[in-house]
Amino acid sequence: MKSLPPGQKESDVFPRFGLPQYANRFPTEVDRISFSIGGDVEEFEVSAELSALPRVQQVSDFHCVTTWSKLDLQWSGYSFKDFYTSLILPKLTGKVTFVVLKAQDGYKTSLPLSDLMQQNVLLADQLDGVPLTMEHGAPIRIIAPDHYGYKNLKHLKRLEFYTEEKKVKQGYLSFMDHPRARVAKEERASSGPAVFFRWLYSFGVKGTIRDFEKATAAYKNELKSKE
Ligand SMILES: Nc1nc2c(c(=O)[nH]1)N[C@H]1C(S)=C(S)[C@@H](COP(=O)(O)O)O[C@H]1N2
Ligand SMILES: [Mo]
Repeated sequence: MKSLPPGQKESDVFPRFGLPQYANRFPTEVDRISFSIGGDVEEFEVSAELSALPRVQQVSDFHCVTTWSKLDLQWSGYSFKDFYTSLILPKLTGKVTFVVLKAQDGYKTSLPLSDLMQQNVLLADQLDGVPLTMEHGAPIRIIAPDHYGYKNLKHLKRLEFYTEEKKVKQGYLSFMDHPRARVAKEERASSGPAVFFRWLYSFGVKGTIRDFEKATAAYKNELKSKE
């Protein structure tokens, strides 16, 4: 059997998940891939350019900070490193160190550029051989398997590249956001013992899954009624 990172438990299901306040927030465009670039780089839009990059497949495990892990997910998409090297680097004047990630549902997070440049970080547009569903981040999301789920931003809308670290006002309390959130080092939160957060977060999992399921069902009914 595969060994899990510290404090994680294997989950049989891969639920739509996040902070409870995001359960009722949905992406506005799930079919067409298009996101903007900004920050200390001249503004531009990425869409068709992406499909000129080599498609990569990856099997990786997904670790939510609330202690559930889904193993062996089959992603497909583009390597972040290829994307950055081909589409961003040629436009830069300064040295980028910090990236802010923004989503269509209002969710935001950030990572050092060096973490995103790891070989296993993807801009993923497929899971299990089919386009991403709304539940898992359509039309395109970040997959960074070495970082907790909260850095794996869904419904990508905008990437901002900065030469210096920025404060990002996130949907969660600031102590809940570790600047790197590496799973192997159990960087669950920016302060306080990781074992405390294992314990605290694990209580909320079932209820959060239920909230997201309910919200997803309502969203789908709404879409159907508009057909
Ligand atoms: N846009 C967006 N991305 C997000 C979230 C969110 O609410 N909105 N939640 C994060 C959290 S906490 C987790 S664990 C994963 C869950 O991914 P999944 O819904 O595909 O299981 O998405 C992350 N990315
Ligand atoms: Mo999470």
